[in-house]
Amino acid sequence: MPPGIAGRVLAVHGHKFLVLTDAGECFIPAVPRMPFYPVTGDTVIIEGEWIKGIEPRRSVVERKAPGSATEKQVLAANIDLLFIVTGLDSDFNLRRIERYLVMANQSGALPVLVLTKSDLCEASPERAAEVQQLAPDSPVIVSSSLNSDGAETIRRLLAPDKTGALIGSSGAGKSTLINLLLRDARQTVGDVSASGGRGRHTTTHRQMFRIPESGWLMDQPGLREIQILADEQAVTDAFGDIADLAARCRFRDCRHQGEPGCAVTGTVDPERLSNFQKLQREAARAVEEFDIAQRIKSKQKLKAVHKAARDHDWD
Ligand SMILES: Nc1nc2c(ncn2[C@@H]2O[C@H](COP(=O)(O)OP(=O)(O)O)[C@@H](O)[C@H]2O)c(=O)[nH]1
Ligand SMILES: [Mg+2]
Ligand SMILES: [Zn+2]
Repeated sequence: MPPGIAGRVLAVHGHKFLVLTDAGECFIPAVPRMPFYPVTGDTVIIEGEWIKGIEPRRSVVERKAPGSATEKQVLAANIDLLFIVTGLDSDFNLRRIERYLVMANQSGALPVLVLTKSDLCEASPERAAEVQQLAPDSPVIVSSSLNSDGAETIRRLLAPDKTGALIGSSGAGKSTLINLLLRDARQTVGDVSASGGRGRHTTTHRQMFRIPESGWLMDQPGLREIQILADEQAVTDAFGDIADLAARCRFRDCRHQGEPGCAVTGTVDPERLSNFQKLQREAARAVEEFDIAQRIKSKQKLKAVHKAARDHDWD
């Protein structure tokens, strides 16, 4: 039997997959009854007219399927950089960013924080500093559709051949970023309705775009619900400050709920602490209900990305 040819899944349309091979792009189905089906970002093996297999994934971005206690939804595979996109308008929410950071930690992709719509916010530097505190090793990119500075940082981070995915609420400005990067208006951008700065759902597919002089970037519809599928370690890793302080609590099993000698309560922002505890409970439940694999995460790599985002060398 001839060995198959490899291709990258650029988009999923029902039961057909848009795959890029050396021969170009084509829509192709997967053989029935695969153990699981490809997602955007997967490298697949094609034999004849069919996708026959999926290469092992180096990262998996997934969440609990909305409205289901037992199903997972894989959002993307083989993502190097997960761009957590938040608008500097009414979308701005530190607790949601913390949740996305847990998702990134679990995925094996490195998180990058993108704050959009800086033209609508007088306090962008202060907001950026707050977000930087949540993820000291991750780049924080401030962007606006009125100029392409933020988008250019993304272009450099993905060069020459990395894969990124944008993730965030509907209306956060993800498709606008893609258009800035494509120097073209390929992705439809939503109108913001009067109600609370929310955009309409205009991006209906997960799709990867080849970014000029850069790598690949996946756009996707906004997520309404982000129930994490992560273990407790992924949560602890996303809250490094709490983990460091907890080492100084009097009791080793301190739950930071008013125990004497607690080094966390009173030091950490109470909303952050309560979100940490909520995410820990969610992770404990997820570990019971799902088969969760611990993935590799490299702080070293994250620091390198951070540095690359800061060192502006435009020549
Ligand atoms: N003022 C301003 N509006 C923006 C910016 N980025 C996006 N928008 C608007 O926000 C709305 C939603 O943008 P869109 O890119 O579709 O968001 P998506 O749902 O995350 O893809 C659109 O009306 C955009 O024009 C920005 O930087 N500044
Ligand atoms: Mg969109
Ligand atoms: Zn404690």
